[in-house]
Amino acid sequence: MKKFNHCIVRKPCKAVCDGITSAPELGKPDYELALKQHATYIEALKKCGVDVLVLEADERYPDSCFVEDPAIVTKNCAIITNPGAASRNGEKAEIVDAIKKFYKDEDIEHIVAPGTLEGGDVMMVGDHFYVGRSARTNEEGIKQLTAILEKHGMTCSEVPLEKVLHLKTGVNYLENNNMLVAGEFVTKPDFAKYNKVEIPESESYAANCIWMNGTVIVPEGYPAVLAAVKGLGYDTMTVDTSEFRKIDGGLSCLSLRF
Ligand code: CIR
Repeated sequence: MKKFNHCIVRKPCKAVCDGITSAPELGKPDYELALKQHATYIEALKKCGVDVLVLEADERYPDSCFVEDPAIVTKNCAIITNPGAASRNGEKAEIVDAIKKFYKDEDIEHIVAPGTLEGGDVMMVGDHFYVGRSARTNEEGIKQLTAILEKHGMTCSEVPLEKVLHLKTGVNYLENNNMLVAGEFVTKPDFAKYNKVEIPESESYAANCIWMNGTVIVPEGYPAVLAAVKGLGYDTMTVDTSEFRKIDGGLSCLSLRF
């Protein structure tokens, strides 16, 4: 049975208020509330039986609390990505030391220019990884990721995105063959073989849930998704992520889980 033992997170910085957003109409994140929500998130992860390495806030990078994007962590290797958003690219150098605490040097790989790739575009299903071709992750980045995963005994397939920021913005795997799908992912043939749980448009943000050792963490305030996840038989926890949502961040973006 799959088990996560570790998580890495980074505290939001004050500049989180200036994170990249596709939804400025939601307003800017409230820093104090973001900190509280982040602390609650860490407690929820710990309750699921993992240790959590908390990295210090980094004011140089407004989006740096979204540690899922500069690295990919697998059972066989870790991959430092090359984020496609210019204001986030420097985050890749700042995550390396944390990754080195858990992986041997020979098991740490890198995506390099002209390849770009962000971890939010990468979804793990056992030894297979789906990677979204998005505005942040290009063809060359996917080619490099595929070669790295194959070298370490895993496989990869590409999913073109048309509408959302990252692959995991709209599709997330909950283990046991269960897949949450929203929007453009509902009809993608790539996911036909899974037990797909279709998320209504009004709750599409909550397609980004995380499976944590048998418990599924669901963002607070999405009753249809919570009921659907409970209906699958999972224990659930909810965490309010309202401040991160304002800058397109969800539950998965806030941690590396391995
Ligand atoms: C960004 O646009 O990069 C951040 N404001 C949000 C990143 C969300 N990360 C993720 O979905 N993995």
